[in-house]
Formats: sequence, structure tokens, C-alpha cells
Amino acid sequence: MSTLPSAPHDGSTQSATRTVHAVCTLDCPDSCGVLVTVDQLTGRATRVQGDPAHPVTRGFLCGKVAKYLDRVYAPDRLLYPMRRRAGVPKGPLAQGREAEAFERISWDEALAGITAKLAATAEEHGPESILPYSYAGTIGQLGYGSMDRRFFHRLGASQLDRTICSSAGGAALTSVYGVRLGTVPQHYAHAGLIIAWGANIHGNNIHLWPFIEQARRNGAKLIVIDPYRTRTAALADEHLAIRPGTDTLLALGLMHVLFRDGLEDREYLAASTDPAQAEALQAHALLPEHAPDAVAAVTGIAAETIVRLARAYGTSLALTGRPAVIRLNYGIQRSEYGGTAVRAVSMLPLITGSWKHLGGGLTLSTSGAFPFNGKALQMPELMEASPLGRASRVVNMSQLGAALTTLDDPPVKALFVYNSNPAAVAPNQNDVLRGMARDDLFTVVHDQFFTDTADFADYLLPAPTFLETKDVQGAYGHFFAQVSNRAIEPRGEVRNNVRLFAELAKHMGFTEACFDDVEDDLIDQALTTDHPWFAGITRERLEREGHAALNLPKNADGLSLPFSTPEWFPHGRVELFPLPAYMAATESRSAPAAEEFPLEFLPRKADNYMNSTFANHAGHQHMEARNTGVLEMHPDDAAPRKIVTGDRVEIFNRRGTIKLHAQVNRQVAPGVVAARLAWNKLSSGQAGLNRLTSENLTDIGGGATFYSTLVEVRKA
Ligand SMILES: Nc1nc2c(c(=O)[nH]1)N[C@H]1C(S)=C(S)[C@@H](COP(=O)(O)OP(=O)(O)OC[C@H]3O[C@@H](n4cnc5c(=O)[nH]c(N)nc54)[C@H](O)[C@@H]3O)O[C@H]1N2
Ligand SMILES: Nc1nc2c(c(=O)[nH]1)N[C@H]1C(S)=C(S)[C@@H](COP(=O)(O)OP(=O)(O)OC[C@H]3O[C@@H](n4cnc5c(=O)[nH]c(N)nc54)[C@H](O)[C@@H]3O)O[C@H]1N2
Ligand code: SF4
Ligand SMILES: [Mo]
Repeated sequence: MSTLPSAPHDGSTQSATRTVHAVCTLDCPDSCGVLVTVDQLTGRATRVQGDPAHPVTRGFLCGKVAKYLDRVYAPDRLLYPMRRRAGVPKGPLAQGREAEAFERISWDEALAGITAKLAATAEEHGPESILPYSYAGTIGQLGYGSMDRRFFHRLGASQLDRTICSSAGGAALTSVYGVRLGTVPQHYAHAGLIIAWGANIHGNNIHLWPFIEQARRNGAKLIVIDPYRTRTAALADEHLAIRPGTDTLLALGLMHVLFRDGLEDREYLAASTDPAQAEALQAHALLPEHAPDAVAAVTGIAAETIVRLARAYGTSLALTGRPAVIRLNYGIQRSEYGGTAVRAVSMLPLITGSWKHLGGGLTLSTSGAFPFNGKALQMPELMEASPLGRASRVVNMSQLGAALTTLDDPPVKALFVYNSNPAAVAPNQNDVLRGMARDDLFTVVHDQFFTDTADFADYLLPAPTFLETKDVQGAYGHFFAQVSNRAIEPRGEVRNNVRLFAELAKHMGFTEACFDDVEDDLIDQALTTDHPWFAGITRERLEREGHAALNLPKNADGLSLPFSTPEWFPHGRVELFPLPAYMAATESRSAPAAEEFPLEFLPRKADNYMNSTFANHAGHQHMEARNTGVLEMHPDDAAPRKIVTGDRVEIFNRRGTIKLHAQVNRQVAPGVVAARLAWNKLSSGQAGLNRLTSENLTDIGGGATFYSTLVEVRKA
């Protein structure tokens, strides 16, 4: 374990408090720099604030993390290792009563018990019968994936394909551009038109907002394309309530008008791609099925609006002197053909050449800009030293239910969950819970709280908040690398992911030196690369300065403009093939399944929680109260079902039923209903939204399809 580092913003040692530079490790594009005030005498954190020196954080935190100390010091934090009491069946426990199902044990007992069981399982069923399950409880490089991967690689456990969030969009963006990166967030201030496309900026990416406001003060317009009237939509100049899953067609409709009206930048398009591909795209876009009337009929957006949007997009630079920019986010790729949708939308700035201008282009994720040495951190070559002697099988995390209930050869016999709450967040919850309840499944859960998943644990291990551990981090919404210093001593007997897996390795008898690495070693390894974008960025520098800008290539004007010049294209050019074509999802209003289940369900994220994180805190619940336990539906759908606001309603499909209270309003258009994610055990009947979602995968990237879900609704 590293010692408490000297903080870059250390106050005088004489003073009663000191300030430590940390990073918010939650799964959010903003990766905020956080200044933690710590009382020198008690060692207790007394305040968290946004780092005013960080160019994107700019001194403020979101409402969720402003209350982070409520989480760090919550009386119900998990602080000690625990083991399920003999005879207590696995399954949902009432909140506040969970501890009764477990007994406190020592770390030695926990480590010995877990490794003995894992070793026996590997011996009897083969190591691939062990499945690690983790996602983004922390997106710090170390916490997200370092020692844990080494441990499971060496063990020969199944590998997890981490697809639940962004793999469709990531693979799609990479298939076009060769890399995941996009417009610099600060440059949004220079845009003349901003399109938020499947992006709830004000709810999920609040640090982009001030730059958008700056652009709007200079006359820029903000247009939101989202089937739900988000906070962002309510604050925008215009909200286009697109029908879910039809974004590919809208993008093609915009291309149609751009080419038809001669608004394309021929030179730029020709320079960035193969001319034959550019011609093929133009011919494809100009097909009659992509004309505004045809597109309007499917997307629900009026033909004249499509024409107006395309013209505004194509003429922004000419008319305002400022380019158009698209904040594309992951909303559009959580549907069956979401990969194609991302490919289609991401081609728009290539057609208009808006990449060339300050404030133009598109952002989906900037994560590909950070050349962290993932191979050094995760050491996949350790799989060869495992009893398997080869790469182990890969299990898609978006099909956990199927993995636990149907996978064979070998079946999953041990599940090790950390950084995630799959009982609440994984799709097809019925199968997930049925699988987790299996008597013959051994389950370990490492978390900060008694989550829904913890209710199924054989062993429960206490995990740190980001104040209690050290890490290094990039971002998926900006271009600054940061070190998060440990601000406070770990509470109770909390151990971080690095230390947990290093100790498990020791108890397993793994003798490789890599299991001796501590945080500082791992940070050094993560930053060890020849890649020029990390030149000069070292642990010492990040510890001293808090954050450092990547050394991105500059264009002739000295600006970092992704894709402004050919040197930005990793393959020398972009790839437009296969040309994006619209397909209706099997769970959408245009599909046969809609006869029985006619409503498109959006099981969305809560503005005041982070996926299922924070759902258990009174302060956060208070902020989210208006939307809790609520199904939002349009009057046109409520009336024929004789439903009025406040009615208890059943939302159901073949996979299950949940109960919520109807809120009849115009946040959604006819045909769409929406609700928000929380913990199952805090939901009516302990049934979370994911009872209704499927394990169908996206067309590209094997992602989850939460937003392709058909339901019917009736009065309970
Ligand atoms: N407050 C808050 N912030 C968060 C999170 C949170 O839970 N709460 N989660 C974090 C995580 S894990 C992530 S990945 C990011 C995600 O941030 P976003 O990428 O913004 O993801 P979502 O909120 O899933 O989707 C964005 C919007 O897409 C809309 N949408 C759904 N289907 C469609 C469609 O077919 N077409 C279009 N055009 N729009 C559609 C949704 O209604 C939603 O408002 O946010 C992070 N930030
Ligand atoms: N219906 C529906 N389902 C969804 C989504 C949706 O929009 N709608 N969104 C999907 C998306 S985009 C995502 S990213 C996933 C998110 O799914 P998850 O990544 O599972 O996210 P959380 O629910 O926030 O759970 C993270 C857990 O990690 C724990 N944790 C935090 N830090 C640490 C640590 O250092 N160590 C350990 N061991 N644990 C830690 C937290 O306490 C928390 O319980 O959910 C997906 N599921
Ligand atoms: S959740 Fe996002 S916006 Fe909030 S503090 Fe963390 S990084 Fe910043
Ligand atoms: Mo996510």
C-alpha cells in the first residue's frame, strides 16, 4: 500500500486542515478534479469541491458528488469482511437488515475461505467455471482493471467482455475513424450550432454545459434529439422527440438534404476517405427512402424540421462564422441497431467538414486519446501460466442471466463481483437473479454497500470510496490525465481492488513478482509508453500538478482539432463502408411484437444517481423524489387504458411485470413510456426496471439493448 502522498495543493502543515487533489472515479465523462479538505487532527474529510484549476471541472461538482461525504461516512457503509450465515438462503434482503444475514469475519478468514473455494472449483470444474464480473464502479485505471485482471488471468478464469455500456458505440466510432476521440469540450464555446444527440448533457455530463452556455451567449442554438424531454431538452432552443431506435434514418435524412442542397464539403470528404466510398455514401443518402417525407414517417420528426435542421447544420459556418458540433452520447447505441446509428451520425461532420473548424466536429468518447499501457497493467500473457495454458473463454457481461442459467462446458460455478451491481443493472433481471440464487453457485461481492448483488453473496468484502485510494485516470469527456491521491485512511477494514487481488494471489500461491506491485508501481506502468500524447506525463508530475493535458497533435493554427488534417486519421482515412442502412429493432413499434406489446419502454438513468450508485442515500433520494417509482406516459396512451396520474400500473412483457405509479405528462411522445433506474430492493415489489429488458445484443460490439424494449401497460 502506498503511503499518503504529499498532495499537490497541500496547505501549510501548520493549519488545521489540508487539501488533497483527488479525482471523481465515478463512471461519468467529466472525470472531475476534486479538492478534498481533510481535518489534520481527526483525519476526517470535511469538504469536497471541484478543482477550480481544472479547465473542465472549473470549480464545481455535480449535485450527486457534492454530497459524496454522505456516502463516504454513511452509517451503513460496509466496513468489514463478512460471510453468509449458515442456512440463510440467497436472495433480496430488506434494506437496513442485510447485516443480519452475514457474520463478521477477519480478512485472513475471508481470503483463506475464498481462495480455498476458488481452488476447489477450478480443480473440479476447470478454472473457466470461475467468472469475474466487474464494470465501472471506479474508472480509475487501477481500480477498473489492473491487479484484478492479473489475478483472473493467472487463475485461468473466464474472461468478461465488458459490453454493458459503450461497446456498440465504441466499436462503431472506431470502425469509422480508427480511434475513439472527439471534439475538445472547451471548444464547444466556439460552436455556432450544437446538437445533443441521445445525450442528456445537463443530467450526465454537466461540465460540458458552461461551454454550451458560452456559445449560446454568442448566438449559438442548442437542438436536442431525444425521445425523452430531459433537463437538457427543456433548456434547449428546440427538442426533437425522435422515436427510439430510428437515429440511423434521421442521420441519412440529414445527409440526403446536405447532398441534395449542395451543402457538403467535397474537398474535405474526398481528402478524408476513399473517393469511391464518398460517392457511394452520396448515392446512398440520395435514395428516395432517405428523403425527408420518408424519414419523417418513421422517425416522427416532421419533414420540414428535418430540412431545417440539415440546412442549419450545413450552413452554420457560412451563416454564423462558427461551425456545427454534435454531442453524440451513448443513448442511441443502447438499441438493437445502435452501432449502425453511431456510424451514421458520426459521418455527418465528415460530410460538412466541420472537423476543420474550432468548435466543430463530434464527441462520443475521448477515451481513445489516453495511451495508458493496459497490457502492462492487466498482463494477459499470464493466461499462459494458468492451468489452462491458453486464453480462456470470453463471456459477454450483457448476457449474465444466460451465463448463469444455461452456460455449459463448464457451467459458471463461482461468480466474483466487484465495481458493479449486476442484480440491478444487468438486463433480463429474472434470469440474472435466478442464476445468482443457485445453491451451487459460489459468490463473492466486493462493494461499499449492501447492494442488491450483495444480497446473493457468500462472502462480502468492503471496498473504498475514491477518497480512500490512489489511482490514475483519463476521461471519456475531456483530454486531461490526473492522479487521484488518497485523501483519508480507508475506513474500517476497507481494502481497495489492487490490494484485494494482490492478497488473493498470495493466498492462491501465485509467485509472480507482478503480484507484489503497489499503487505507485502500477501508476508508473500505466504511464510507461512511447506514445507521444503521454510525453512528459509522469506520476511525479501528476502528483505535483493534479492534472496534465495530453500532447495532442496541433494543426497549423496551433489548435488541437481532431481530424482537422490527415495526420489525425490513424488509417490515413476514414472508413464509410458498410454504408449505414436503417433497420427497425425487433422490439420497436414497427415490429410484429408491437401487436402484443405496443409501447416502447425507456428504462433510463436517474439524474441524481449514477446508475444504481447513490440510490440508497436519503439526500440523493430526496433530489430524485419526483421521479421515483414513476412511469411517465403520454395522455394519448393513458386515456385508452383509463389511466390517470397516480394510478398504480403494471408494466409488462413476456419477461416479467413491474409496478409503478403512472405520471401522465408530455415528457414522452405517444408510444413511448419511461422510468428511472434504482436499486431493486428500494423498488415496488423489489422488481427493478431490468426485469423487462432483454439480453438481445447490439448489431456491432455485442452491447446491451436496454432501449429496445417493448411493453404493455395496464391499471393494476
Ligand atoms: N446523473 C447521471 N449521470 C450519469 C449516469 C447516471 O446514471 N446518472 N450514468 C453515467 C454513465 S454509466 C454513462 S454511460 C453516461 C451516459 O450518458 P448518456 O450517453 O447521455 O446516456 P443515457 O442517459 O443512457 O442516454 C442519453 C439519452 O438518450 C436518450 N435515448 C434513448 N433512446 C434513444 C434513441 O433511440 N435515440 C436517441 N436520439 N436518444 C435516445 C435517453 O432518453 C437519454 O436521455 O452518463 C454517465 N452519467
Ligand atoms: N435499465 C438500465 N440498465 C442499465 C443502464 C440504463 O441506463 N438503464 N445503464 C447501463 C450502463 S451505461 C452501465 S455503465 C451499467 C453500470 O453498471 P455498474 O457499473 O454496475 O454501476 P453501478 O450500479 O453504479 O454499480 C457500481 C458499484 O461499484 C461499487 N464500487 C465503487 N467503487 C468501487 C471500488 O473501488 N471497488 C469495488 N469493488 N466496488 C466499487 C459501487 O459501490 C457500486 O455498487 O448499468 C447499465 N444498466
Ligand atoms: S459524477 Fe461526473 S460530474 Fe459528478 S463529480 Fe463525478 S465526474 Fe464530476
Ligand atoms: Mo455507462
